[in-house]
Amino acid sequence: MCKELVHFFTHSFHLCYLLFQGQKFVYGCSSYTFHAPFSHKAGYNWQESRQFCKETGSDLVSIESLEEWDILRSAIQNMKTAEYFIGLRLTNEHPRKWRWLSKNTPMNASRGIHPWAPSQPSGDGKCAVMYKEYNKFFGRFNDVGCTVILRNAGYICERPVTECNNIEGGNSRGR
Ligand SMILES: [Ca+2]
Repeated sequence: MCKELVHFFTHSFHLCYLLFQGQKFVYGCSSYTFHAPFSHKAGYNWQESRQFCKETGSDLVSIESLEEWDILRSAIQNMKTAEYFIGLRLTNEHPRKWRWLSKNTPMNASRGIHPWAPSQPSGDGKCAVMYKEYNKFFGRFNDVGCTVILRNAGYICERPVTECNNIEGGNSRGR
């Protein structure tokens, strides 16, 4: 069963390989689950969110390609949550680097350059969130404290799936 997705950004996606099941979809070799903020609690922090992902055999999402970023930021435009904790953190090596959790892949964008939000990273934390929208920029990142509770933040978990969907035009995910 195929579902049409609006051509929100530069890429046109054939949604036959995106199997939406509520707040979850499978793309390439990964399954992504989108969690909204707690309504009955003050909120989550990055560390707690990561722990919640791990309890389900996943981890916070690692967004290692432009294609993956495009598809995730498109997907969250259909959801209510304003921002999500993602699996990007600043390491202690010298010089420090922003790296994804899954394979320690570095994320080398300069301050304010996509996927960072304008003026980010501002240096106020070693963990990251992805905004749904920020001043008309979609899916941009912000550095935040790893133990700071963000009332409006949900989180995105990613786990590998055994049966990868072949993507038209090739799978550049390389997982
Ligand atoms: Ca910041």
